[in-house]
Amino acid sequence: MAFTFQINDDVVWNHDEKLLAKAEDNTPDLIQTTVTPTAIAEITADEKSVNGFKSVVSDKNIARLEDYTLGRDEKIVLDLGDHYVGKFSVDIDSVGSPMDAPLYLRLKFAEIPAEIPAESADYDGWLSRSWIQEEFVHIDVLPMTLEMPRRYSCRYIELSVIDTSPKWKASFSNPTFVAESSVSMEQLPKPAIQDKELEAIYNISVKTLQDCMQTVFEDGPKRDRRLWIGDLRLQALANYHTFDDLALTKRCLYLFGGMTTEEGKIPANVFTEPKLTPDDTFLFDYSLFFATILFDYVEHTQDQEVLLDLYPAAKKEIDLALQQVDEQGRLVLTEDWPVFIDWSNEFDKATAGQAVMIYALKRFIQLAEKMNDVQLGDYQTICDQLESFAKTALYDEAKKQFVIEASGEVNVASQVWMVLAEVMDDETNKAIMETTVAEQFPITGIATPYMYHHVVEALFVAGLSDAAVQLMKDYWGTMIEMGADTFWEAFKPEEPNFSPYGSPIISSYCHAWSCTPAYLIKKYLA
Ligand code: RAM
Repeated sequence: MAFTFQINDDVVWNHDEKLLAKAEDNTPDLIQTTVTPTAIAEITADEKSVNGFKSVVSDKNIARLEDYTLGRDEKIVLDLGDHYVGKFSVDIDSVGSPMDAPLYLRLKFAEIPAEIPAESADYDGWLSRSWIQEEFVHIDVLPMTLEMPRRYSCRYIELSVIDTSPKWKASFSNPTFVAESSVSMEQLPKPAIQDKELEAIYNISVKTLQDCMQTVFEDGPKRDRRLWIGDLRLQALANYHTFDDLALTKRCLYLFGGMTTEEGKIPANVFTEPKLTPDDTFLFDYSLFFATILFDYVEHTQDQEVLLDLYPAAKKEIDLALQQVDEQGRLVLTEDWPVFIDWSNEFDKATAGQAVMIYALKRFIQLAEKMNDVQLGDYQTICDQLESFAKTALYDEAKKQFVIEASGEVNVASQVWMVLAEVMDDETNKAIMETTVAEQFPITGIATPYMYHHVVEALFVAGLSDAAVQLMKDYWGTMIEMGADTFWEAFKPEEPNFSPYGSPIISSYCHAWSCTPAYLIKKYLA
């Protein structure tokens, strides 16, 4: 069961205006910071760097930018010194004879060096090429200040003159980037992390989170620039341990709670412009996470009002999901409501899906207790059935591993989610993860920091802290070695150029679900 575009245009949506008004009340004012480039960059081939290119500081001096005039086919790359999200402007003048033709300019905004030399025309992946951060501009009269109207997510900005005329050249000065986020690094408590590698991983994690915190928790400020519930769950956890911006988390919870299908399904993502709109995309595990995000929020804040407002949506969603559990306690997944788990399609996700159901239901039951729900006992009964099915039909005692019922397949995701769902006792969980480390590490076939996060957390839950720390260092540390300023959407160590979209140029290199070391370090190691 793979995840591709879903078109479900026959869905009937409920818009709960009371809940949506609360979402809007919690919209943050963005904090703006003016950033100027720190250097002119040369992008050079380097096989050890992400997608084969790195940036080195040029001999050209950024303070003399206006002297490096550009004519036909000449270009220059500005380096902001770090990754930012915001808007760009630059002053442009003509130098030489009178301006006898328009300036034709291409601007490219890149999160990683490899995006600069990549030819957009070569892209033929399945996501829209409109995501490539590239603009073509004609300017008839100079001098002028070019103020780009769109928001970009980048560290590098290439100014590439397609043409001037033989009589004059373009001169650029005063490049300015106004960065935006709902939070500031100044509100971040500085944790004392002794281990230098972990400290570097922590710092890049919080930078990743900060750049994704806009008027919603975006998944990636380059792409998809929207609120996905799977990403939200992890961002909210990282946020509680770092910036602790509760209004933004509350806003996002109300957005999902306020836009559900008639039967109670929670969409996988929502749009907020031009008006609040749910996407007609549904992922089984993502829908379930509404209840777990609410649980985490209530645990963290004890906010009764939010619980009272959003419990009905969580309950309706859980009830709908439970309709897919058969009388033996087996979760039966369907094509129209697939589980996501990871971008990889190389492994069977059925057992992991069963575990996510148990994980979410256990948290929902704790909310039901707080609400004195009369159906509490029914939820407990079905949870027991789901667990008992997992223990008897999905667990192989001899192998100390969970399997796929139909094929006997053993994969990492099944172990990890069953451990996170705490289906077995502590001792068995430890044995499961020890076996996983012994037999399945180094991991292959997993494509996202999202899934690696869950592997690390399962190791901590199973009491294998050393292995958890090692995996964090191996995985997120390797991204740093390959040049990460912020952590990426997809990374498969055994296939570093992998992209779920057919080309790495469309991938996001500042992606929310990769920010979780900040949470893992603070929760399990502080
Ligand atoms: C992509 C985004 C997003 C993720 C979904 C499933 O579109 O990367 O972060 O949640 O897939």
